[in-house]
Amino acid sequence: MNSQLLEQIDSERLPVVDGELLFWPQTELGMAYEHLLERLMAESPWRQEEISIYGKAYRQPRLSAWHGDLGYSYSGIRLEPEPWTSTLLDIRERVEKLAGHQFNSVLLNYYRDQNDKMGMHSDDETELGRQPVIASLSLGESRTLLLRHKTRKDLATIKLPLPSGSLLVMRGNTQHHWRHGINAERAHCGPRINLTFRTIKPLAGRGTAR
Ligand SMILES: O=C(O)CCC(=O)C(=O)O
Ligand SMILES: [Mn+2]
Repeated sequence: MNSQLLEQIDSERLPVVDGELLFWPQTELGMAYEHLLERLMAESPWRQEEISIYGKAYRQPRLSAWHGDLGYSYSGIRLEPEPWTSTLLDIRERVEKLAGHQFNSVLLNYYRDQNDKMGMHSDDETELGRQPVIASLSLGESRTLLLRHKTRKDLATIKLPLPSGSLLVMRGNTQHHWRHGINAERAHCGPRINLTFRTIKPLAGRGTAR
């Protein structure tokens, strides 16, 4: 594959055209990363959602949970939020300080092992606005985020390993120009939880209780 390995660098800004990526290889989360991983596994009401792709129903190859203030729709499913837990509120405060942005919801994805994955996509739903700021915190097994430009086929796929405790902020035009995803791995992987903090804007004329 045409790819480029981005090393973890001290600088917080990753070099990417047509987008803005900020990266912290390690963040202070107030407790050991493994303990936080275990706590989130125990506290969130994990579900395996069915999604519809071209009218066909599939079970997502991972578990997920959605907490926040407002509902959210994607890939044909409607998510009603679970309430914030004190664990999530504490993480949100830390993430908001680093990202310099306030979030009203978080999507948790639980990759149980090497077979769990997420297809290439952009977080570009209308509710997220035109230049969404998305803060992605990873805990547990390191998995590699792939980033592919939508039109510039001359640009290499970016491979960004996301180790436990790392924070990636995607902002500016990133969602407009790039897709990202997590492939399955051949080698054994332990559990990983990724939290993407988002700001959902209420859409005019659309209630949250649908
Ligand atoms: O697991 C990851 O690092 C990616 C998660 C993601 O892209 C999403 O939740 O939209
Ligand atoms: Mn995403």
